[in-house]
Amino acid sequence: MARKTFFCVDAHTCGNPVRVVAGGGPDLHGKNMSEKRQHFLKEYDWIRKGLMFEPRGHDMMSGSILFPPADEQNDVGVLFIETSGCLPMCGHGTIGTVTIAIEEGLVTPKVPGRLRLETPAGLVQVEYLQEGKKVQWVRLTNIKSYLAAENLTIECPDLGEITFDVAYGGNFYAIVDPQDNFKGIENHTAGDLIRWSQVVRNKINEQYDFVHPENETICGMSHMLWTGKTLTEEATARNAVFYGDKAIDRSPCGTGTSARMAQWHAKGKLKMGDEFIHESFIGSKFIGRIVEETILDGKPAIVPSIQGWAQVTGYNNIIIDDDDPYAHGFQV
Ligand code: PYC
Repeated sequence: MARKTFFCVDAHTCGNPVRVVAGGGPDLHGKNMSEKRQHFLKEYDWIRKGLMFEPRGHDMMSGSILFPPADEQNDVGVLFIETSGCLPMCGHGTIGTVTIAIEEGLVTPKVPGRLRLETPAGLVQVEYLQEGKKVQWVRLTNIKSYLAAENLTIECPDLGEITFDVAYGGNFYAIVDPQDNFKGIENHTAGDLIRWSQVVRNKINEQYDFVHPENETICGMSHMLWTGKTLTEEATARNAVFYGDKAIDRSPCGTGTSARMAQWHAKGKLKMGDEFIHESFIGSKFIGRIVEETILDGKPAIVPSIQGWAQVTGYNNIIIDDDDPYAHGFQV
């Protein structure tokens, strides 16, 4: 019998869960987090499944495992774990991870108020404001984000043919804006968006190929970002991001916000320094900004920053025991 205990700290970022594994994680080989992600997927994916899926997690569960940095000028290495797999980058996950790491003393920053994170998608630099024990906000400077394709079409159940763009912000997103056959997220339930996304994502991946120009392990369109009218006047835009098999992000989605800012920038709708307040399906908000205009593989790209907050919700010593028929989780 093998019984493993994982010491986790749970939080939510603007409503979406983040479970940080602070103790019990595996030793991973590799010279950077991208290589360590491959090692984890090959040998330790049972840990992700056990901690993310029912009965220990749920459809929206998401989190990270902390590692010593490969480069000593950085503060920590982060592996993102989620119901959908190990994401190259996760924005709400970063905001929650940093909040937990600082409030719980899991990482000692080299420079107070700043952290340099090694993620599978690349270096992510973070600023945060801590008052007393509490971290009030976290602002991350994300990896290069770009519009990968425009005006593609696909058949969607109930709706018929829909047009979409694909943008990268740490994951590849199919962005569906309001159009003749889709009137906007305010007209639909989360259930509809989930049902359509499940079918449409598969079809898109059968018909189109998306691979990061500098890292071929980052491939495939993993997330759908549906858009629509904002709930409040102060918001610039609103979205519903589908991930995993049944999840709609409760936060505005950091990598999705980055992808959407890259899309808007490429279409001339957003410029350097403009504030982009992104509202989630439940109305929580991230503040986005373009901090640099750049080039990726010959294409225009941006470096976006994303600011949000997280709240720690509890400590969780989670047991995965081989005797348990549901040790490695299940989905219904
Ligand atoms: O915030 O980047 C994000 C994210 C990805 C999936 C769910 N949230």
